[in-house]
Amino acid sequence: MTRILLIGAPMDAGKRRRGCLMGPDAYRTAGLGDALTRLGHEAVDLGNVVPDDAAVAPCPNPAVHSLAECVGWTSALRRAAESAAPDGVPVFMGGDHALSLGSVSGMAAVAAREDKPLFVLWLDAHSDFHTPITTETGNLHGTPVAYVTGRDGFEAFPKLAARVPIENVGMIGLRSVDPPEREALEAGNAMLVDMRQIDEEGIRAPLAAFLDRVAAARGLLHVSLDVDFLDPSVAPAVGTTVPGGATVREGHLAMEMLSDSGLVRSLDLVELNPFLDEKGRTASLMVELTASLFGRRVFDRPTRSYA
Ligand code: 6HN
Ligand code: MN
Ligand code: MN
Ligand code: MN
Repeated sequence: MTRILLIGAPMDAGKRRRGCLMGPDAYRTAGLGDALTRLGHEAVDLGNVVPDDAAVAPCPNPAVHSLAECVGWTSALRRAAESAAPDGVPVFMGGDHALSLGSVSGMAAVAAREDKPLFVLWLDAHSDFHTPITTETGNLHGTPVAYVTGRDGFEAFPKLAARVPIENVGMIGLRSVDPPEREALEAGNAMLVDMRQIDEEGIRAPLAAFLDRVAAARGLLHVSLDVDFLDPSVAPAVGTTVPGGATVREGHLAMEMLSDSGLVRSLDLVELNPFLDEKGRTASLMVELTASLFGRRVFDRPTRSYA
């Protein structure tokens, strides 16, 4: 039994298209808490986080959208992560992906306090490795991995308590990486798994290798699941659809492996835009995937180790 803390993060400031603010209530309506309770867990809904008021200097990149709001969400969500994590597994119900500026920086502080390395698994079509300086769209949901790994350009944001080393980041599902992101990623050593690699080798091999590394380092693992990791034909409720994404089974296999690993310490569910959904099917699929991550199985089988 795990104590799971559901934290609503109705953040909509990380991009211009509106609707992700309805995400937390869509997860509640789709029965996320009940699905986890049926698996024998204790699921506690902590309600929604309220962003801090923040004042910021003008950003050198005039394209940047809602900087002050994003900074206010970051400090509030970071506190929420730090206060929840000692008490259970926080699940951040987004909200757009800019919420990870706060959830992941908070978990990095938690890991530092426990004197353990934090690893981050980014399941996404996108690498979200822009800085406020390199972003062309100005949408800060495209920046959280750059912030938590300590790239320059985030002076307006809270100073990191601890940086996530880029080699502790694994990205799976990539199929839309902008040129400045690609250049910066190629200078580092994150695990980068694009859809071609998944087509050729499946999702199991690279994920197993990543989980082995987390286990060997006795690390904490934060998982950030962007709806657009999945193919838009099965998960249409997202503003940044990119064709050629993960199938339903690839999604479940990843979640089942994460469950078997026993390494997941915190989770983001991001970018669900219920305004774009079809009869709740994307919200329901995200609930099913979360249930797999927390132990739902068709049949029990000897637990396979990925360590
Ligand atoms: N997401 N690279 C694009 C941009 O606007 O910078 C897309 C970002 C998508 C953000 O996946 O959360
Ligand atoms: Mn994303
Ligand atoms: Mn994405
Ligand atoms: Mn871009």
